[in-house]
Amino acid sequence: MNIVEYPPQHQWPALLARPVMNLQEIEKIVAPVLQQVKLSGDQAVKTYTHQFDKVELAAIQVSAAEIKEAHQLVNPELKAAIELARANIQKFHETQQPSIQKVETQPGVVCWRKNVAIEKVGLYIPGGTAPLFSTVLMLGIPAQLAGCKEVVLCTPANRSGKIHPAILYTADILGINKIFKVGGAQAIAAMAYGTESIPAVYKIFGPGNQYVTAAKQLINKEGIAIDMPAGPSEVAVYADEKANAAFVAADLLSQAEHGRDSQVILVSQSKKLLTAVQEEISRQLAQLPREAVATQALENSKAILVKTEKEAIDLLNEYAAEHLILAIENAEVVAEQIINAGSVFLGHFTPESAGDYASGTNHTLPTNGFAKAYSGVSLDSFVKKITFQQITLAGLQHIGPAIEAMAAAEELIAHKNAVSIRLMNHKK
Ligand code: HSO
Ligand code: ZN
Repeated sequence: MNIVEYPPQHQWPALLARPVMNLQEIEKIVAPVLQQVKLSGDQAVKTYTHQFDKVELAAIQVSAAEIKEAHQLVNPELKAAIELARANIQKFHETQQPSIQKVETQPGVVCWRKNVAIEKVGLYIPGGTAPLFSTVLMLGIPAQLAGCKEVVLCTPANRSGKIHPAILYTADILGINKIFKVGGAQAIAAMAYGTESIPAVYKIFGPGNQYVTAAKQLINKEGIAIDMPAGPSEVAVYADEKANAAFVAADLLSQAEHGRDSQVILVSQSKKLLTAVQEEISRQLAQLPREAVATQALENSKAILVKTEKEAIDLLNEYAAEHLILAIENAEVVAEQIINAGSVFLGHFTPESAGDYASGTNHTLPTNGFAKAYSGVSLDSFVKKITFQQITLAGLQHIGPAIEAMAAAEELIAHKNAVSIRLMNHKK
């Protein structure tokens, strides 16, 4: 990780640029997959699964016997850990349930808004080297709290046709029973269009590789909602001179081990700290099973020396990190000045891993600078907000003249009539 000293502000955008993803090239590969799944359903899903994942599936759907087996394979310690995480995530997301407030904007004019669950949602859980069963919790819990009627889960099987037992176990304890052994773009297509076995859904959630991301963006153009535009995972750490270099290095590495394209940024006013973190990284990196992945991610990463706290804050707001760790004495004060970030971690004992797994917040967050305008997944992501209104005659008498005047000024006379006809009808 290179140290960049006192970069002038006009250099920040180039310095903070994310590794580029050429989605257009990938879309060219993905578009025919979507088309084929739309045309031939399960058959296409099986063919692609054979072609890409090298597994011949007898049945696409996970059976009750496989779920039972998963319960036996997950050890009691892990079950207890999942239970602790589940309880905290549930507790935190429950608070996002709004109470309905009816507002009388004028006498006789009552308006209110209600959260209504998206009926059918699809969750994508990546397989591969890190089976992200924690993501099952992060998506399954708010889906359950929102009251989504149909929750479909797709995740790729390994070469022997199996899914990691922790994924199956976690899905099962959340009551998700439509689990399919399908990954990649074909999984996104199947949930978007529906096949003989996989139900079509209205919104698709979850992280994935570039093919999954491209597929989500393509089906989004066809009107199926997605959680958010996704990119490689990232963390920014702001550390002061008193920060513990070993802690900071561990945080940076925890994000770097996600993928070769992950990015980590370290910001400090202390050169001593930056150098100490660099040394710690080398020490800790050598002991990681995913050393090769993290090493490559660190090549996209930077340690930036800044002059003042204000400069650090401006730079962090410009970067808009998915995760931001404030390893500083006055974390609470600085946190107040953060306007762009997916999730913020305050103080020396709040590692990103806490939010990744068990503290309660959601780990599905906006990457790639999208934190400037997007929020992470929450209960809101699984509902639509429907507005309602009911007006009495007296209410319409109050606001009717204003509506008539505005409609007339917009030259929309039918709009005006819809009010006038009611008011006149009453006068007769
Ligand atoms: N840091 C990832 C989430 C995750 N980490 C899952 C471990 N498992 C993206 O926020
Ligand atoms: Zn993580």
